[in-house]
Amino acid sequence: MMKRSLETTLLALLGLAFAACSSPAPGEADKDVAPVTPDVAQVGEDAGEDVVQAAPVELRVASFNTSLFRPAAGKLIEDLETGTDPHALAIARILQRVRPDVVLLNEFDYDAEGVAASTFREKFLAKSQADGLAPLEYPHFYVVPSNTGVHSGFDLNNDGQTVSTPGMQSYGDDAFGFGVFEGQYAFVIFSKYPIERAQARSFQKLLWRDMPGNAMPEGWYSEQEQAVFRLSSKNHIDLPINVDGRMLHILAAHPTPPAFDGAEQRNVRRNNDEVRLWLDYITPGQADYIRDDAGVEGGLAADARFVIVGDLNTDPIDSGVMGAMAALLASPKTNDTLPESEGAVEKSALDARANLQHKSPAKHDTADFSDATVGNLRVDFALPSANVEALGSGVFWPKSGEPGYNWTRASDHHLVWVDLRIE
Ligand SMILES: [Ca+2]
Ligand SMILES: [Ca+2]
Ligand SMILES: [Ca+2]
Ligand SMILES: [Ca+2]
Repeated sequence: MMKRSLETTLLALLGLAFAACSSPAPGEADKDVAPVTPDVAQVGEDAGEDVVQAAPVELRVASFNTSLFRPAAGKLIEDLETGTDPHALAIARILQRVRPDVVLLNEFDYDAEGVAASTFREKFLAKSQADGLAPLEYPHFYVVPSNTGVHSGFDLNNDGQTVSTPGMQSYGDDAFGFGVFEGQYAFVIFSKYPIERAQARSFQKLLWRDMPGNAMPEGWYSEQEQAVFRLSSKNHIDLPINVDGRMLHILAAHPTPPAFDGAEQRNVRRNNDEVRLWLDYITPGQADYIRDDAGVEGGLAADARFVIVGDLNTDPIDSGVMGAMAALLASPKTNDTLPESEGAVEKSALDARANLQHKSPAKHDTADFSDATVGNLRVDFALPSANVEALGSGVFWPKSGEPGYNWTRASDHHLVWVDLRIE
């Protein structure tokens, strides 16, 4: 009996693995995926219910570059309203599997009314998207305005023309952040806990030149351009979450890719300083120059709890040549839990090429990039402050054939989470 039952189980598992491997399109496989395993989910699920104000709370905070951007304004809403978009389905399945309590979704096109976010919530997250996956309820979300596709009025890429008509690559190149329409590649935060909207601070308009010792390239931006050029390629936002009476600051951003540069390396330099902005923000004595969009100056309170979330577009070891990312991880204010996955190890070996030159262990990779020159990198972070207890962390990157593997083809990035206990 025992043996037979084991064989049946094995056959069922093999069937699952086969189904996961054989389906070509993201979101169409894994309908019979196994229920969540305790090591990947459910932590914090019961926290917050029936607890008194002073009881510790466990919660999961995650960062996920979903690649849910579209080539034109309004297209993401159109796709989400179908309720069946395969890309959005795959993203929803990953979220329903990992079940973060607070999650940043990068590359999610912005609209001021939050129609895309609420549609994704109602039509995808609030419905079970595969057997064994429970619906996911987020009573709160916050859509973040972005510098992507905001016309600067200047020829920022110095190609001799100032392009003011949205829709073209050349328009994106002259915008404050690359985007062919306003809000492309923006981000949104979903939360099970209330968001203290009145206390949110954003740094969308902070000028790059106002950062002391900035790395702005010499001779690239004119005086007039420097007078308007914003540091944040999308936005940097400090969003306080009220975790049963205790504040947790979600510091969310998505610095520019350190690529598409000439010899001046303007994006490499901007990426570094966008990461450095958070380091300065959390470091007492380094934040005096920081002014938020409401005109309030200064950084985060020294005793504040925070989690830095985002696709920061730089690997502390294998791409962060200018050092801000490594400095942020090494800061006594942060606690680098070194999230890892087995899928990243498998994929790095399979991709080889540039990955063979990497010094950082492949298990920490979070993004699967082209392997001719870049390779797979650790660029996505859910980095908590050192004054919060971290219970665990990980990257949702299953090995080929494992449940959920096919969903992860929906984005070149993988979800990173950290589990926290807040006293
Ligand atoms: Ca120029
Ligand atoms: Ca131009
Ligand atoms: Ca790769
Ligand atoms: Ca790597």
